[in-house]
Amino acid sequence: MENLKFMSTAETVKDSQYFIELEDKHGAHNYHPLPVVLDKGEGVFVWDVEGKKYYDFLSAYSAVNQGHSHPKIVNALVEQAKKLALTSRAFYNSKLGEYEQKITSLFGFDKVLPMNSGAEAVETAVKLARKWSYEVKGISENAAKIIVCENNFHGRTTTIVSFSNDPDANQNYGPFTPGFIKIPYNDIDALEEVLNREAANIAAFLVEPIQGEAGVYVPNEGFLKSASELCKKHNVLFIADEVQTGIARTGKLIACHHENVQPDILILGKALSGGMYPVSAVLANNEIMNVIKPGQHGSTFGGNPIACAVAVAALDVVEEEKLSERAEELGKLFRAEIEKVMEKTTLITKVRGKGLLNAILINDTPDSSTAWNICLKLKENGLLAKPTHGNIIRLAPPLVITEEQLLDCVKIIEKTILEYK
Ligand code: IF1
Repeated sequence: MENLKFMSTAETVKDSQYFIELEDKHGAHNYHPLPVVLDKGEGVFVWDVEGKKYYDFLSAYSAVNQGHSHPKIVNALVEQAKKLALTSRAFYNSKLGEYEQKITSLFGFDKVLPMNSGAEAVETAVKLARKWSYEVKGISENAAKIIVCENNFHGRTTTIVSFSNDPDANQNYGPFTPGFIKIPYNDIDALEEVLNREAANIAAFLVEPIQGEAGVYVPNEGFLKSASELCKKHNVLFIADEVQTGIARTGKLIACHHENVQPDILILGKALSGGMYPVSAVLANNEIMNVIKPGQHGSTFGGNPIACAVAVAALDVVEEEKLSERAEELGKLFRAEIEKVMEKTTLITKVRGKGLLNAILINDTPDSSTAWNICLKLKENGLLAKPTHGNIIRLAPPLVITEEQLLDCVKIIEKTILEYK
């Protein structure tokens, strides 16, 4: 590790400060990262450029559910990169079909439409739902609306930020895409009211089964089930954005399975590739997916051979290593252990979540820097996490974490919280 610092001929010390200053000078300031410069990852651990080792409790916002640099996924990436990386969809490729077969049978849909980022997949779902509503449901031209929830996070494209109510996400990015109705999250009456009023012109209800960005906000038990039944009754598509909650994160393959809900359109991203490559997907049955015909939607990279090989390996790992079951069990243990810590402090007011997607609420105002400062102390003590919405800290380790490691992390969190002044 030592010699890493002295690689440059100009005798520049390539420490964290060096890399932070480079990003600061040459990169757009669209993020405010925790001051740690990561250089290596393996399983639940990451190392900074000084060689300090940390538990990763962000998992790249739940993209690295399978753990950093999982050998099986790395191997799939490397072998496929050596053989064939990209063909575009102008030609067939020898990886796409088997990937499509695997993902559709695993999640129980007729068809998949492959994309790259989460936001692109959400865009795809919006287009698909609108097109279905005109061509199958029979809504008149340009009249279709989609119901979304307050405090949603679905990505950063112009259409998606059009229905965000976070000023950071949409201020001065207008004019916006019309056609969205916002209702409070977790409010089945509000949904029913809108559907009773104007279901004839509504294409879909788009929802996160747990709101991630809003601070790991878990809806009441039964909300998803009731919402999906109401949608069915009114011939409105139920679209689940499982970009963050999917792929075993919450203790089931998708969070909708906690309530035995099969969405009409399922959106996946992030951990679909184990964080190895940008891979996202939109799944639906023929009646819906078949409205998109050649030339009507796509992407140069969507469904490329590397993406397919990587996603097949990433899904294999979820099954082989029973990641859903692990997340379910370890999540219960984690929340129980944090509740024990809460008996010794007033600094944490709540722990909530499902599976290994959890958050602690810090006893201070959302505009205080307490949660940020606690994250800096957690970092010093060897655990990386990031605040969301000011006073909430999201805690989401890779699902390959062992019970022993998880208990070690609880000790780090306890020590940090009890020492905090
Ligand atoms: C960032 C949050 C997490 C998502 C859901 C679609 C997307 C996301 C439910 C878009 C992305 C992100 C992006 C990341 C921060 C992160 C996030 F804090 F903003 F909410 F994960 F919790 N649907 N989530 O959560 O996917 O286009 O990014 O691939 O840096 O903005 P993408």
